[in-house]
Amino acid sequence: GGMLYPRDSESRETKELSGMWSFRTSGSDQDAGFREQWYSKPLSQTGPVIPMPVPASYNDITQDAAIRDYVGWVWYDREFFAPTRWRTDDLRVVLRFGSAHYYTIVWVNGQRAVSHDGGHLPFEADVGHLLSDGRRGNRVTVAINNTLSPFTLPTGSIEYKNDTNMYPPGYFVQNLNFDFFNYAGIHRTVLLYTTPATYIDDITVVTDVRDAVGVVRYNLTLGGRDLNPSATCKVVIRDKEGTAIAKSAGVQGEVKVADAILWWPFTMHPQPGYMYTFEARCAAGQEGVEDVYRLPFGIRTVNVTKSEFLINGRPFYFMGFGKHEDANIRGKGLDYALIAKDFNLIRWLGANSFRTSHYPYAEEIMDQADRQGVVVIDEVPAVGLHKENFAKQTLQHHLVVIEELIRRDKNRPSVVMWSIANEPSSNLAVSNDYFKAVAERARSLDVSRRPLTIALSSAAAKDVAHQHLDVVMVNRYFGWYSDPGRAQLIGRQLLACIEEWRNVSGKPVMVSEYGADTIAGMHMDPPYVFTEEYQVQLIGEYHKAFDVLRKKGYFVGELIWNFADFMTAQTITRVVGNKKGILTRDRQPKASAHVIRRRYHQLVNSSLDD
Ligand code: E9O
Repeated sequence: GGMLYPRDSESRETKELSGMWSFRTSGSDQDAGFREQWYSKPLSQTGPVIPMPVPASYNDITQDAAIRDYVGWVWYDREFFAPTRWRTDDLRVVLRFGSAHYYTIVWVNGQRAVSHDGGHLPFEADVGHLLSDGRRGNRVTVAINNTLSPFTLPTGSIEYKNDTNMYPPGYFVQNLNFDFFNYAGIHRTVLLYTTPATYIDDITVVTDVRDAVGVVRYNLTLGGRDLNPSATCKVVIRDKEGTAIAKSAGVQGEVKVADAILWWPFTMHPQPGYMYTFEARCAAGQEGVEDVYRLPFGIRTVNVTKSEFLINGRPFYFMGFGKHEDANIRGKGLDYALIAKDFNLIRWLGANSFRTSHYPYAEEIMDQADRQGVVVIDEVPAVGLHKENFAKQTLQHHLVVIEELIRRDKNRPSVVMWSIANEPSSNLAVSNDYFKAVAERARSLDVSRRPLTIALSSAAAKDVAHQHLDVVMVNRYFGWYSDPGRAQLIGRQLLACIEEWRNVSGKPVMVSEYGADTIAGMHMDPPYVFTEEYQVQLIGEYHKAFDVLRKKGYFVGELIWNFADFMTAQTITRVVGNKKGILTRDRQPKASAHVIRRRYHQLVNSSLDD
């Protein structure tokens, strides 16, 4: 299916299942829930359950370390009613999860409905035939396993500890090939929605601009039973005020929008993030029932030359950060208050862009990027790819994830580039075929042909991945992971490194990570690692080097690591999380935030001048 975001319309209805669900882990008996068929009865009849909010990660909700650190199957359930009017053959009822981490199986009234592999993208199933008739109501049961292996994305591994002097029998640890906490649970909205039995399954909109005329090419796919081969579809393009400004008919076509208002990043235009509505009406079934779907979209172009990143034909310089979906208590759970706060901070900082490090973010976040004119580098969860991960099985999953991501985000104007991995061991020869395959798949799936990139951390001379990309992103930690406390070396090291990447690749280059762990409120002068003074000093050295690189004409952006402090696994290299944020985890500025803010605002003003 097309996985269009569920939207109400005159032919569609949505019903959210957010709220308190029942929850339990499997304890130490991973198979128990399957052996005893916990999905066949209310979870509360299988043993003790606790209330668990949906959406949210389950890890930080309780006072129980066994739940915070749980590895394996956890179970959720809740009851719901479906309106009687939904009990008709003319309607399709779909159950949709915005995401659940990592591997998920869903039952409705004890019948298996859907399963999904991967923690960051939506999945859904038709459930109309599973719903009870009448007053008994319905039950949805969800089993989720957060175990990460060499073949999951992100990658990890389970390590059994066999030394019985040290560990009890059967003891194992979940190793992670990345530092952020492996939050798990039902992370995004769960909802039911209806469509007519024959419905609009997917819409693809690709835009171009020729002499101030917006050219909107579209393709509609229809789904459902009794599909009428001579189905009629009507398309209306509406402006922000809702006025119809262009029309078309048919399941595919091209519409011209005269004097198009282009979608611009908010740092480039006084009226940023302009969104049109693509309104599609299809009467595709034998009964002639009309399905209506309204897709927001923007008109803009993206192009990469040998040295430039162009949005609507104008050079774009990325100023922003890598982020995480991460916050106190809720973990990676969707939170509208947090989304609004983060976008207010993005604008306060003057950042024009962010990278969805290291996985696709919630659709509700992407909606704000579209509407507020914030540029997004959209990343798949391929973090931690090393030798053992360049296996067929990982690649197969990587290709599926790329497909799911592009299917979900292909119509978003904010998304200007796909990042197909983070810090892979792309110095290894085996990674060549791997990334060739992933890049080819991405290019064949994205009709609008957005550029591809990877956040690279290998040495330029040995890298085999960049040849498959359009833009080179580089993560570098001079003055932190190497030569800690020696900020005076950063300029020399960064310039040499970036020039080498340019020479080797011949492509636009940007820095996708740089930074230093900083404990808010810790001060020392002269600057010392972990103090606010050192973070300010370090980023100042990077900024001087960036300004030199900008004059060379191929350097296209700077993304600091990270927007905010975030939770990690427990290790001796992290003091209650990764502290490279310019904001604390509760979104208050460190001294560095003010430096970034001044810089980003100045860069925008100086580029508007020339
Ligand atoms: C990935 C990101 O998720 N890049 C890491 C960030 C970090 O703060 C992490 O949060 O650690 C940095 C990559 C570290 C490279 C280490 C190189 C060591 C060379 C001596």
